[in-house]
Amino acid sequence: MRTQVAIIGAGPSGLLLGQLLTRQGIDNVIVERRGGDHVLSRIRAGVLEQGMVDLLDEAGVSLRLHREGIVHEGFTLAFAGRRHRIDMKGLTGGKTVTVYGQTEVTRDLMEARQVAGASTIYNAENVAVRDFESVSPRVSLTKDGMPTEISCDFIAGCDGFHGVCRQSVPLHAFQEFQRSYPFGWLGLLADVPAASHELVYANDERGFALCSMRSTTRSRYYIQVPLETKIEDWSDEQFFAELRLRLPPDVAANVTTGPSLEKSIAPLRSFVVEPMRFGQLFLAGDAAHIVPPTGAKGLNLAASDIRYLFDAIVEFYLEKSTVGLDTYSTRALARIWKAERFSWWMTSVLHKFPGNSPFDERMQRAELEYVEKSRAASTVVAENYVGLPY
Ligand code: RFL
Ligand code: PHB
Repeated sequence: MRTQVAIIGAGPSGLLLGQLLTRQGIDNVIVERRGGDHVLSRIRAGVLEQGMVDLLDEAGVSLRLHREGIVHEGFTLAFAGRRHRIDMKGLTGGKTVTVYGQTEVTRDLMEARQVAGASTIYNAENVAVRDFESVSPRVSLTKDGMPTEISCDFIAGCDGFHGVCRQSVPLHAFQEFQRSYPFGWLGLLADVPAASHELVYANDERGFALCSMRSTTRSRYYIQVPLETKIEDWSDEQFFAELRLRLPPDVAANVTTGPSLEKSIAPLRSFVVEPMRFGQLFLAGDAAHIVPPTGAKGLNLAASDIRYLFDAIVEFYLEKSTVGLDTYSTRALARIWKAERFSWWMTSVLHKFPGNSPFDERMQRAELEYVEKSRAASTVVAENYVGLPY
């Protein structure tokens, strides 16, 4: 089999790149280790920056997003018994974010790919990327027991943090930067109305809590838990009871309980690999970087990588220029590091860190009180949350 761009991974990064390329008439094949249903069952992000919405518009997959997505103009930081609303719209000259689930973005992209008749190989086994330091890279895999090979011009490594692409690069060719946090998030999804019409990020003595949503009738809640926590340790009732204890009383009183549709635990991690290009292999999305979810940046960073990579590939085929490809890694990383900083900062000021000294706790409080009292500091939070320019 031969294609122009072989894309590894059918998460949001891979599907979005595939859709944009297909619309430009650039041939591509997506290779995914899991089945389509499994990809759709992963409950993850919910907050889209305007830049990502614009890219989904360009990809022609935003009809349902504009119909069902909820535009948010602000969110609340709760701490020390007080609340501070970040007026995103007011502080950024009119910018907002859209609440629309990653699952729905993925579903829209999958449907568009099917309509376009573009090729996706699901349930691919033994996926390997080969010869990417040469001009004729190849992807090999096994499908239904049959070995297959795809030759291509470029490989896009969109296969997430645990994918095969980054792991195929010789160790001397890259540097990794990372931090692990000593806690995780326990998330619960339920068909109940949201406790608050805007997101609430709460720093509480008992630990962090977040009220988010997917629609007016579907809520997504998170609580900080110790790393060793098991899902079975938490019944839905225990989850809601703990959530209420960590939220401001009026928000807590508004929490409607209901059976969970999904419950999962995610560890929190910051991670970046440099560079993001190895010959004809380009990493994008979680394959190249992870942020703790506190800043709602992971999916949005995947979208900005795809913006840069797509433009570079189009430039190569249409204008015979390699400038975009040559600068991809530097351009993407400049934006990634700023989102890493914001996600690290949000995580640092909002969670209860085991082992923190009384001094550390006062610093955390001072950070939040500074944001509360200073318009400049609130503007910094707002402009990062809505997304820095591409
Ligand atoms: P994905 O989604 O992990 O997709 C990678 C795909 O590659 C496949 N794969 C392979 N395929 C072929 N061969 C192999 N060897 C392969 N190995 C892996 C996998 O099966 C998978 O289908 O990466 P992608 O596309 O880069 O997308 C990244 C986003 O999923 C991620 O950044 C966000 O979900 C992060 N995130 C959030 N981001 C936001 O922007 N806003 C949020 O509000 C937000 N909330 C979150 C989040 C992530 C969370 N978790 C669970 C980590 C909340 C949570 C709880
Ligand atoms: C979510 O709705 O899943 C969500 C929202 C905001 C975050 C993280 C996750 O910061």
